[in-house]
Amino acid sequence: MERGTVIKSTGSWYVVRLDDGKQLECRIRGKFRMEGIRTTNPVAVGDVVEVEESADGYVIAGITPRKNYIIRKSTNLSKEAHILASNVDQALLVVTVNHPVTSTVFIDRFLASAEAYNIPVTLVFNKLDLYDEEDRAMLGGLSAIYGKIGYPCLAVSTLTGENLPAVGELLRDKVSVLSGLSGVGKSSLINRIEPGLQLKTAMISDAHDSGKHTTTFAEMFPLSGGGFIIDTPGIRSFGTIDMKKEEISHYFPEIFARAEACRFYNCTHVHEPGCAVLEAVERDEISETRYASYLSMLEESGKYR
Ligand SMILES: Nc1nc2c(ncn2[C@@H]2O[C@H](COP(=O)(O)OP(=O)(O)OP(=O)(O)O)[C@@H](O)[C@H]2O)c(=O)[nH]1
Ligand SMILES: [Mg+2]
Ligand SMILES: [Zn+2]
Repeated sequence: MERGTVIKSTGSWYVVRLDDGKQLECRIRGKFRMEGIRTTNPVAVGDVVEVEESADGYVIAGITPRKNYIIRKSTNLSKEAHILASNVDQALLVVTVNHPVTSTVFIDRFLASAEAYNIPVTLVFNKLDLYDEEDRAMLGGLSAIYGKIGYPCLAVSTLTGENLPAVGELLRDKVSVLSGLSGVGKSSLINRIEPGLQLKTAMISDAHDSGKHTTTFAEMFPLSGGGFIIDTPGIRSFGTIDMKKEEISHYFPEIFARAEACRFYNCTHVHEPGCAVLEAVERDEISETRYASYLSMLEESGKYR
């Protein structure tokens, strides 16, 4: 029995890096199930696992309980969930104001999922070089909204290299997962930080202004400056799982902070009199788009649970 970390997961086989640095290709034995959740990948990149040698090769025989993980459903209706990565120190959500457009609902769902495990998130706005005046105004607005809540925002261009040293700093000595829509430049970003890797990247489609799902498997790479980075396949939408109606507001820090002042302790912040959250939205102290994301998650949890 040897211990190691899963550094690549294809769904049918896995690469495990042992503590001595040796890498093994492994399969899994039997079923690993998470309580109450069906997952498309029982073993995720970042998992600490026990590896055994068997007659037909190496097998993953056990998973150490995860410190945290980022999990999503492909659609809000789908029954199966997918673990993006586990045991991470932080997440970098790569977003683009344009080419392709990343919606605030997408951003907010990701942030709420990360909040559920207290995973710190930095928003990395990429493709700065492509932005026109309107895009830049949008970038300014979004950075202000998220910065105020406490999510650091960085605007970069992996093409020109602008602000990439700041990303390099952020990654040092940590395990970081990169996520975002397909085509926003996750793999391009990693290639700039760690040129030796030469990850595959591809132009986004002209017709749809959307990515082509170039990265197909999550994979963890060591950084020469210290730490590890996990590249993940781009996603189309972010369905959250496992959130009780009453819990959702806990994952919106600025809403949670206000809720204390609501008249009713069980206020849902939708229609109640004396709701401090609604007042804050009206006064523009809570952003309308954030509030809309909260409502959309609330509505779904009622409908589909
Ligand atoms: N102009 C410009 N293009 C960029 C920038 N960053 C990435 N791109 C381009 O965007 C396209 C998509 O980049 P990828 O790195 O493949 O995107 P990805 O997020 O890894 O996409 P998936 O693997 O499909 O999830 C490529 O053609 C990149 O060259 C940037 O800062 N500026
Ligand atoms: Mg990629
Ligand atoms: Zn309220």
